[in-house]
Amino acid sequence: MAQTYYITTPIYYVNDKPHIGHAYTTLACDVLARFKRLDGFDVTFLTGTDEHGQKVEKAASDKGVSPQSFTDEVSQNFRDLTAQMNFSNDDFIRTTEQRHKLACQEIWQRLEERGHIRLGNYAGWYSVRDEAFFTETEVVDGKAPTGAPVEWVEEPSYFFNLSEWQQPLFDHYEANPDFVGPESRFNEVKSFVKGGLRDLSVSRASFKWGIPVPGDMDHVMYVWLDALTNYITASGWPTDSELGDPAKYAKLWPADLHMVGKDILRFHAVYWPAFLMAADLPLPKRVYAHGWWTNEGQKISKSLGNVIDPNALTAQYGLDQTRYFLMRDVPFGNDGDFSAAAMTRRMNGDLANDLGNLCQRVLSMIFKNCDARMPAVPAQPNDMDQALLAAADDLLDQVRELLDRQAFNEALSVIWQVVAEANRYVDAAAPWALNKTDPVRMAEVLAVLAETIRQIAILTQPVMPHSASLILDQLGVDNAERDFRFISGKRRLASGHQIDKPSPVFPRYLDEAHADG
Ligand code: ME8
Repeated sequence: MAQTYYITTPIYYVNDKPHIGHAYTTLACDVLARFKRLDGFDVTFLTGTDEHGQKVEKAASDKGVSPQSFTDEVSQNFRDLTAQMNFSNDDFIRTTEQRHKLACQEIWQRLEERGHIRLGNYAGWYSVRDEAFFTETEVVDGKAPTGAPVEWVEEPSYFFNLSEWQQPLFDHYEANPDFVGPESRFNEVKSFVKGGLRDLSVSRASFKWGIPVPGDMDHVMYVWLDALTNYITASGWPTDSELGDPAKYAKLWPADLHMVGKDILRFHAVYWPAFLMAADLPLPKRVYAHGWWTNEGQKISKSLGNVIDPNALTAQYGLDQTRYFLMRDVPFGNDGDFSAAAMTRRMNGDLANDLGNLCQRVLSMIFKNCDARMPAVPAQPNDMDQALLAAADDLLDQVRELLDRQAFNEALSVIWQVVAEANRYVDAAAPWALNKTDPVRMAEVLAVLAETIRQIAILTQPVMPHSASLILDQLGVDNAERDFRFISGKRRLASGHQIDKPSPVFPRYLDEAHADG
């Protein structure tokens, strides 16, 4: 039976339209989901929307509509984004769905039955923008450490005994050194926990837009307890409820990876595992916190009016080009800056010049000089051929290892080293010159190149699904032979078939201001 892989994005607040940051996180998950599918895994990829809480309630009332109709509308924008970005999610969860309400109430009951929840009073600061509580010492000049405004809240509240989970959390971190990535962020999590944990308010009594606390209609659950539970809801839990699915749960839980932005790591690496331990449920295997995008050096914010709309970006540069840029330009985990110049450089350099020209030159020569028939990879390749084929054959192991630690940009970088090697090989072997002097050798050279391009195209499918499939179509690779069982020297490109006249897959971006790429 295939190994399973369950990967999740954060569920996004529906207070606003999706922007590039949301698209980025989901894209990273999409690339991993596609990679794992090609690598033979049975993948479940979840995304969705976080629809309760004060922030969403306020956004709805500002628009003068009910929270339900507001969330219906904005959630649909996020669902549309998945299609627009060619995301391959298997499920899309909304926290207003019945399956999720049942899961939240079950988790609450388990926490309560085990004595981890008590009724008390909360008096302290709350930031609606962050949907988070802050202590007196954290609030400086009336602002949370995130810069968000805070308000003073005093109300009856249920508390989760987070303070008692410090040692169990620490033990878990010690026993699972890959629990959080990147390592620097894991260290921040550990020092936060080391600093001591305070019990956490897990209900609100001053508004209604949330999941009711079982047995106490005056309270709704704190939106983060509600939101985090989505990951286990979508796995078919609770298995004995009318909407549960025991087989699915057995297959999916615990999740393999929760991908998040660095802003919400604490919720995923501290609160969520504490809730799960307290509810006697298994913990996710890994949480990865990526960095933050800025726009031309500035923080992205609605008030600055510089929010990047993913649709505008893909309309301007192309979908696969945008996907490639986001995964390639910035070491995953670090913060990144979007700039038109960097985007144009990648598009014209890596894509149009390096990979695009390679494909176009090789396929055109096969079309013109080999009678449009795919030549055969030599049975006895010479040293030069062998070096290039070996470099291509080695890629899968390297890329797999890099993606298992979410090093997307390094994975693309090792693939592009082989693109560069193939370009050097073309120049050195000069097949255009061989056409007259040694057509047999010319055909061998072109076949070695076509085989290298085939492997590169198969490996870039997760990042650029459409463009990679165009290249594979042009090479005449059967649809059923595009997964990782067919690379790394296990198979070679078939020969003898007719190919069509190739057309360029990666256009250059012509922009006067940035045409130097
Ligand atoms: O926090 N750069 O939802 P949210 C990179 N509902 N990533 C960014 C980004 C940027 N400038 N801006 C946003 C929530 N993101 C909660 C999550 S999960 C149980 C509940 C991405 O709509 C990044 O992944 O505010 C960040 O963590 C997420 O959007 C926050 O989305």
